[in-house]
Amino acid sequence: MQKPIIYHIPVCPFSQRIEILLELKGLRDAVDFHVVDITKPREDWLLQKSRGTTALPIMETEDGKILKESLVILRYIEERFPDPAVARTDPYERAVERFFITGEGPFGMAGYVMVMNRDRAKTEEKREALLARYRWMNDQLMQHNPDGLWLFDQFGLAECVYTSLMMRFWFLDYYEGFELPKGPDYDRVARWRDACLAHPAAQQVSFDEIVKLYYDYAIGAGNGALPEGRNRSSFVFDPDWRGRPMPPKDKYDRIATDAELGLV
Ligand code: GAZ
Repeated sequence: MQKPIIYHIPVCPFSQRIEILLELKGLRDAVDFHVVDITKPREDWLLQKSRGTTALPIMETEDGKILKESLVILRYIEERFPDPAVARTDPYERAVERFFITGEGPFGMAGYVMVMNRDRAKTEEKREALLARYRWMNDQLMQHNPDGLWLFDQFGLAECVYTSLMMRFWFLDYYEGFELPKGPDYDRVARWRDACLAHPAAQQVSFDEIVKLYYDYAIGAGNGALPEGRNRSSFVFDPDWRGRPMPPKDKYDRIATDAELGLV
């Protein structure tokens, strides 16, 4: 029987969320993953399936229906394969979980805006905006589970949603020297973040992979776009990221060449 298909960019945080959820449910093999190269124009057959939009992931069910948006796909998988439950089942807890998840958009945006910024005069303002999102998360973790690790009693849907973004933000550690400050505004979210990053179901990508592939974001070019003076995107699959050197950190001063990034 045909399996559902997820069309995705493997290193994309919106796709990793789904991989984490499937892993937690022991369903990694119940779905076929079809890799799309973000550095090439989107194929017509895929654009037909998505009715013209280019954002991935999208999911095609066994009977050919298309679903878009990672959070929608996560809910669909949770409801279709309810055992073991990853999302909360109690209505109040579900509401708390949903509210916490409403912060993922602004959190993701704050981190991406910060890594893409190349104006030193704006670095502090971007950093402060991201810290405000971390404080918002810290406050809710303190409210609902001050002494534990997770939002509730286990790695759940909220953790699936945020872990992939927090892993992408390794690029902030590397290119921006970002660290969470110590103290009561951040200690709880720092503990949560460490536990999320270390969870066995969330090991689809590594620090070096994120830092190498997202180099172009750090110099302000998102989504597979080509930076000035370069012929190859840092998101290409070939040469494989494992054989490439760690990129230079001086993103504010210059753009590294294809050769320096191991792309030729
Ligand atoms: N809301 C969608 C979802 O599924 O949750 C977002 C999907 C998405 O943006 N996918 C990207 C894509 O397919 C790949 S991952 N882009 C190609 C296209 O043609 O649209 C994240 C950001 C961001 C910029 C980039 C990314 C990212 O903010 O990693 O914020 C979280 C793209 C400026």
